[in-house]
Amino acid sequence: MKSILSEAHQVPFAAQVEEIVASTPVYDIHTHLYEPAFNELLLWGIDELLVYHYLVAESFRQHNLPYDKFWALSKTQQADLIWNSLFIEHSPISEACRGVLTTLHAFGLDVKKHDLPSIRNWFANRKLDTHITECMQLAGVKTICMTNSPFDDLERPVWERGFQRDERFTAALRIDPLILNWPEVAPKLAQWGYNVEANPSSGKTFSEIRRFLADWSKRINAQYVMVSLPPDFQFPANTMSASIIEHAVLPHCRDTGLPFALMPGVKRAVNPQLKLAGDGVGLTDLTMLQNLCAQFPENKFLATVLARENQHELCVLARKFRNLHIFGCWWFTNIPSIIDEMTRMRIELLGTSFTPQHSDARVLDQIVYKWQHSRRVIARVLLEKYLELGQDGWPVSRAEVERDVKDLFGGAFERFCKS
Ligand code: FIX
Ligand code: ZN
Repeated sequence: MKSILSEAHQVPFAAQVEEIVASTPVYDIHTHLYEPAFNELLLWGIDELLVYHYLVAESFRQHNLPYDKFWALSKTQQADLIWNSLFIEHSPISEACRGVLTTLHAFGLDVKKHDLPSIRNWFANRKLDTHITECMQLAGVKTICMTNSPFDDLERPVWERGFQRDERFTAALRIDPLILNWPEVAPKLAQWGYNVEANPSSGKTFSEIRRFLADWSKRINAQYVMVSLPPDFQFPANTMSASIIEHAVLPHCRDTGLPFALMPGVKRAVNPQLKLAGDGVGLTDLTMLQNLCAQFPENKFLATVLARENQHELCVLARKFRNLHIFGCWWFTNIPSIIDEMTRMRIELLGTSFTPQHSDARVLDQIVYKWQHSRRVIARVLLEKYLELGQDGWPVSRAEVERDVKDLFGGAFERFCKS
């Protein structure tokens, strides 16, 4: 293809797109990070980076320690084992390994000496508050959305006690147990003062669940309500899960204007011996999402899907339903080759009306690599698309690139939430 832009023109334009994508502040709309008031729930530092569950899973492919022996090790010992088996005995070329190195390199650490003790030493001298600021600066993240579960026994008391909110962090109400495990949740809700029945015989239970959702949405100032779902999840269905969604979650979301975020496709505990690292992926029948979007036009839905094979169908659904906003390359899809493919497909089908990425960081420092890696891929795809527009006689200005990137990095998401 012959370009209408001269070479002299293309180089600065390419550099401009890269620079804009690299420097536009992003709203990281789904993470597992916590604001500092949650103390030790906010994970950070080299050992946390090394024992990230993505690396735990990979390490079991390279060492031969039995599961129980691995879990009996201290965190430092686990980190040592992972460092040796994934970084020293083999080249750290997987995305999760490379991410650790991108992060350390961004902090200015000299990783070529492979000297874990000196890296530990560097982290030992860090103050948390400056570390948060520096991670956010290096990642270009302006706001971090947490994942907040009233069912988490470590997290709940912090919210109940109350604290001064940190304005860099927003909250999202996570309700997997409520939707997926009513028999276990019903007695808890009853204990917390909600008048619910294990087998609802009237609408009372659903109105009490709504009251619970309203109390928690208000308490945490939730930006959305979120659930992850197994691949075989169906809606509508004659199940308690579907009834809770229809009679409690969706009415609550309509009352408050909050989007309901669905993350289908996760098979929990495919290998329980791996603990948090043991979840897998399955193909979802997205008819359930189509039904939700069609039957509840007054509700807003956010969605990201775990299976690569579901991504095209999800884009087509978003073309059909303006009450659906798709986001992120979730978990096993958060690798450069699939981010490239998904971002390209989404741009080609949806323009800029989606959110290409979230970090899903569990360790603060990870935002650095997750965003640096994703920005590189997003810049490459965008540049290609802009150059094609140029070839069609529609040159794109710097201001237009800035507008588009702002939309992709949180603007479109925030507009959708407010709509
Ligand atoms: O359900 C989720 O929000 C997932 O992102 C996590 O449970 C998962 O463990 C993860 O960390 C993926 O990146
Ligand atoms: Zn997550």
